[in-house]
This record gives sequence, C-alpha cells and structure tokens, in this order.
Amino acid sequence: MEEKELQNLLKNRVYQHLRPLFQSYNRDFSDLDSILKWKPMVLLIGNYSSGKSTLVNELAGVDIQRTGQAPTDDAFTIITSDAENGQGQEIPGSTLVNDETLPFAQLKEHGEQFISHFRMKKVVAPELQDMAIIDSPGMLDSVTEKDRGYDYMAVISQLAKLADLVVLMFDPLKAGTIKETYTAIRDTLPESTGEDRIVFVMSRIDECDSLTDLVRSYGSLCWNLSQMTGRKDIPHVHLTYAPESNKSSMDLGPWAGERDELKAKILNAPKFRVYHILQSIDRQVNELDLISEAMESFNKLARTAGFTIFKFGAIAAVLAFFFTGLLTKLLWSVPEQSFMEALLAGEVTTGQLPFPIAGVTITIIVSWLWLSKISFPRLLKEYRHDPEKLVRLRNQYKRNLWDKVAPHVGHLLSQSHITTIFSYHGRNRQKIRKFLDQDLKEFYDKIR
Ligand SMILES: Nc1nc2c(ncn2[C@@H]2O[C@H](COP(=O)(O)OP(=O)(O)O)[C@@H](O)[C@H]2O)c(=O)[nH]1
Ligand SMILES: [Mg+2]
Repeated sequence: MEEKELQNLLKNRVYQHLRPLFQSYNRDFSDLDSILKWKPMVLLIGNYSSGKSTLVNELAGVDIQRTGQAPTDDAFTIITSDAENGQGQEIPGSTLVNDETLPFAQLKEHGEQFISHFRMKKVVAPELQDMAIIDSPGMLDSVTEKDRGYDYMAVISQLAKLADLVVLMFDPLKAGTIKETYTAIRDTLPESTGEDRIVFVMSRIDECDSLTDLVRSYGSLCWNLSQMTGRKDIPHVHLTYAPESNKSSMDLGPWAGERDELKAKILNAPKFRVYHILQSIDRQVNELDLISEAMESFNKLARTAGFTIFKFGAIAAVLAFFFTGLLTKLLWSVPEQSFMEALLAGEVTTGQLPFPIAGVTITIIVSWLWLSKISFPRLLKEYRHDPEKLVRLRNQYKRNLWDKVAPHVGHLLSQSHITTIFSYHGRNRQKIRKFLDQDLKEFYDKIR
C-alpha cells in the first residue's frame, strides 16, 4: 500500500478510536492531530548563509528562495508543489495557521511577529508534490536572537516535531551557534528515534583552501558534535558543496556524489512518514495507558473505601430503622409507642413510620458525608502527593513514561470528584490496550 493511503487509513483509525480516549483523560490531542494532517516534511536548519536556501532552490529546480552572504531571509518558508496551483503562489502565515487542513495551527501561539515571518511558496516540481521542505532563517547568536520578537527555539522545536527529517547544516567557518538549536530539537524528538531523523551536513566545503583546511574544519565540527550529542561515536556528516558555487582549487572529486546522496535522502523522507507517525502514536498511547492505569487504580481504591462505608452504613440503616423510635422514646419520650414496640405487639400504624424513616435518612446522610468529606479527601490527598503508588513501573521504559505523565495524573486527581467512584476506567484501558496490541501492530506489519 502506498504511504499516503496508509496515512489516511491510520488517520481515520486514530480519529475514531483514540481521540475520544484522549478527550476522556483531558489529554492534548493536537500533536497527534497535526502530524496526521498533510504531507511529509523536511526541516532545514543551520547558521545563516550555510547554504540552506541554495539547497532548497536546487531541490525545487527553480530559484524560489533568495540567497546571499548576509542573513538575507528571516522567514520560515514552506516550499511545496501543488498540482492545482502554479509556480510562485505565496500564502501568508496568517492563512497557514488558520487553515484546518494544515498542521500549523499550534504555531499561532508564537504571535504576530512570528506569523509575519511565516509563509508558504508553491513551486512546480514533481518531487515536491507529496512532500514539503521548510527553509528556516539562520540561527543567530543568542544575543541577537532575543530581538526577533518571538521564540525562535520554540518554533524550531515544534517544526522538528512535525518533520520527518531534520537537516542540520553547518558551514566550516562558523559552527558555534548550533549547539542550542540541537538541544532544542533533541528534546523534542521522541527518545526512541535516536539520531535517525537528524542529518548532519557540513556545506560549502569548496571554500576550504586545502585538504588540510578541510580536515581541520571537519575535525572541529566532529568535536562540536560529540559535545552536543554527548555521544562518543561520531555521526555521519555529509560533506557537500553547491556545484554552481564551487570555487575550489582543490579536487573535490571524492565528494562530488555527496550532494546527490543528501538530496536523495531528503526526497526519500516521505517513506518514513508512516513509521514516524506510528512512533509518535506508540509513545503517546503508552502514556495514555499509564494515565488510565493510575486513574483505574485510584478508582478502585475509592470504590473500596466507598464499599466499606456502604457496608457499615447499611448495617447502621437497618439498626436505625428498628431502633430510632425506641431511642427517641427513651430520651425524649416521643413517640408514645415506638415502631419496635408496635411491631412486637403486632399493631403497626403509619404514624410510627416517620421515626424509622428519619433514622435511615440520617444514617444515609452521615455515611455519605463521611465518604465525601472525610474518607475520599483523605485518599485523594494521599495519592495526589504520591501518585506513583498507583502504577506498577516494571521497567525503565515505563519509568520514563511515568516521569512525563505524573504531573498530568496529579492534575486529574486534583480535579476528581467523589462521583468518580461511579466511573469505570477498565473499558478505556481495554480499548487502549487493543489499539496498542492490534491496530498499531497491524500498521507496523504493513510498513515492514
Ligand atoms: N562557495 C560556496 N558558496 C555557497 C555554497 N552554498 C551556498 N553558497 C553561497 O552562500 C551564500 C549563502 O547561501 P544561502 O543558501 O542563502 O544560505 P542560507 O542563509 O543558509 O539560506 C549565497 O551567496 C550562496 O550563493 C557552497 O556550497 N559553496
Ligand atoms: Mg536562507
């Protein structure tokens, strides 16, 4: 089956089965929602004039993006091909963030400054028919970064979450500023992705005057990378240059094919789309499962407390039914003949009934108050401060998930009300498990 079809199938399944579950646990569905919409995307980030826009133009087959040595372009631009619309059509950010069919609604929160630096440009290019490339403004140093008027790093994070491939471009001359960018995307991508969604590129290698120069630059880039990734092994770095700009006196023959490899990798990104969606669903649904597990155990505890009080209450109610009249007669000499005495004498009249009924009513009220004002709040207080007691964290994976959802569980608990003892989470858990064990597996099998 084609990727696009699979994505649609998956989308329908998620909307139908998962969305209601997310809603019932007050869980944010917008991340999943966005990733299921629209086309696969590749995000290009890096320093200014590292050659991002030049690469975009190459991929689009037309000079759609302005290029230049200074920070020429300070906008985020989505470039894609669209059969219905011709070359050069430009759509402003305000339209993009309000278009329901596009995955950019969440970006609205970055404000007007950002929206005015966000747009889409249409080109005619068969390769970009089923995908989009996001060209980004160059990363500046952190001092100038503050003048942008919006949170650049947060925008990058959100776009990286949507992207199927993130291309990090460095140029040999300035590799310093990239560290923060890397940290921002690394924190956004699911841990399970590893580095497979990030491509490292050192561009403009033709500007190195000699092989010694190149080796030195490459060495210092690798050192920077290992500092950033915290890993001992060095990721693959694509060394490229734009053929048209080549001004090297060196023989760049050995790297001539690298540009094509990089372009092929970018154009191949749509193949991983469904896999990435599945990874994202996998993580989020496992989180939901844990939330639901916690809520289920809390409910069980609350129900047990409720049942205990109910048992005592029931016994008390029976006693109250028979003995209230007797008690009030002893204390205040009313009624003249209690219900119990009348019963023994075999002459019960409706006149004696108000006392037993009042007794039972009082017992019910007292039991309910005991449960709702004492027992339940005590339970809530205990578990709200230590919700971890509600779940079984059998392995590290679950422990990591728990760290993410614990505040949400605390929040759900703090909002829960005594009536929660009547709601039943078991059914939800079954549905969640079924989605993980059947639906998700079925899709993983399909793309294998
Ligand atoms: N020598 C050389 N110049 C390049 C290369 N790639 C881009 N350029 C030039 O570098 C400048 C900045 O490129 P641009 O694509 O605008 O960088 P961006 O800021 O990352 O989008 C432009 O003048 C390009 O013509 C390259 O591989 N080698
Ligand atoms: Mg540019």
